[in-house]
Amino acid sequence: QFEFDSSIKGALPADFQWGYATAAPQIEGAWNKDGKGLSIWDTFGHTPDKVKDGSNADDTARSYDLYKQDVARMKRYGVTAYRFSLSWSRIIPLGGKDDPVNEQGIEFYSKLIDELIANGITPFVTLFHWDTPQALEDRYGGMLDKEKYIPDFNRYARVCFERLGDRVKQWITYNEPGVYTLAGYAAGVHAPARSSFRDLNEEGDSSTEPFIVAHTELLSHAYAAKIYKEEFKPQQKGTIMITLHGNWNEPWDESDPKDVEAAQRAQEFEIAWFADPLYKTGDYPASMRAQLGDRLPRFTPEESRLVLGSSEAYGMNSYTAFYVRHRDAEPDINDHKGNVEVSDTNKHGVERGIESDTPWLRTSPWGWGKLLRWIWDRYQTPIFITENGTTAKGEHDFKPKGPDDVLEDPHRIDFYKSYLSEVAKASQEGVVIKSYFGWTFTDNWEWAAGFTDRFGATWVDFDDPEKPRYAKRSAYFLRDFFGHLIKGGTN
Ligand code: PNW
Repeated sequence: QFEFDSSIKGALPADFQWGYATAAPQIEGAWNKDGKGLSIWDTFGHTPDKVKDGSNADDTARSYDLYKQDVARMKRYGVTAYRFSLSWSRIIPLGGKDDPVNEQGIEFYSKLIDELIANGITPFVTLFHWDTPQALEDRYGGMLDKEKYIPDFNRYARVCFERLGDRVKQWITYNEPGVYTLAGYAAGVHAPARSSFRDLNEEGDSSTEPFIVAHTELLSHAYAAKIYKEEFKPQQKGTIMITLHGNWNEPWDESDPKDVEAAQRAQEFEIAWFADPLYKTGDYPASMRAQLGDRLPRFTPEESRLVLGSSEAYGMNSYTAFYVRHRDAEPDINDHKGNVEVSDTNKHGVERGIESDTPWLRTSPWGWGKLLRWIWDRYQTPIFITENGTTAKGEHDFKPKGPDDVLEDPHRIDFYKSYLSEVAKASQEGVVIKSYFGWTFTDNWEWAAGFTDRFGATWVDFDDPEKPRYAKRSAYFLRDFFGHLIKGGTN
């Protein structure tokens, strides 16, 4: 049995939704089954030397085949909601507005949604979690060409609303547009692997492309939201939003105004880049325009009006916090962080948090509470926490003793306990928070890290072709903790 802090009992409203989040390319497998077309992540995984352990997205956790047992397991974990993404190239294999719909793709998602609802689990559905159809990348460079891309995305979104919107009431257009564009077009470590400053023979121009792609993401999100609100929402009565990623940036020296300003600027480059156009001004933050000038695209007045207010809530993904220091030099042409220096310790030598099994990710709940308030103060929009979680060292060595064996994961329990306590306290103070999704349901294919990063509440034996699953202790911790935190709960 777990022990809980009585001061946060019932801190979350009775209609609070919680569960786990996943993404199609990371869990489905069945990369070429039943008519699915290729995505840029299939290509990435099949290109030598891109993925840390040489793995690819062919099979991953095989949730395409195992979805029924997965839903049954979620029910045992006590979730009320499940966030997953649709694979565009499973639904429209060639991606484009005049390309045929793959009925077997629709059928799969339709069955998954029915299974969830039959088990009392609310589906939260993401249209785009980074897996651009390869055909669109080949035809016109994907999101680099907004004129060609937007009609294709509009049509894809419309097919999803039409065919699944009778049962799906919570839509998310994009997952983390910022991570997609920075990892794919700046660092070049994610598909489509374009970068002009890393010596990996990638093509691209990292001084402009990340901002062009972000602009396309914002506009195509806004058009899809308009389509939903005008053509579907009146009958289907759902909600549409976007999910943004952002860590907390704390001044390295809190008594130095330059560091305080640098931390705020880092926060704007990371979050306000998307959130100011969407929720505040219809335009990019002044700090970005000042540094980037004409390398940052411009919205027409009409586009500003379209983007502002397009997302009906704030989808929030966040994992960790950093210390940030003023940088006393001209910004680099390939800088995307607001000309700051990032570090793991502050001026006093205080560490940002305990290490996980993932280099960038440490347990830093102290920053999470600040981030929740920063978002709430600046945007005054209800927050759906759509991802948060951690890896833990040592999980590769687990040798299950039988099908009911449970992996002990105290590091993850401490992570969830401390972050959720911040959620509860912020909620008690009036920050409106509507959901929490742990990342992630099962161990999965962690993009360029392959199978080396295990974020799951469920351990998967990737060496076994059947991909058997085993619970981690944290799955039961979360179930019991939400029974404590949610008003009227059982603990
Ligand atoms: C998110 N960072 O990505 C994604 O939405 C998931 O698909 C992914 O598996 C998960 O977080 C864990 O990585 C991120 O460097 C990738 O700060 C990198 C960062 C943040 C989020």
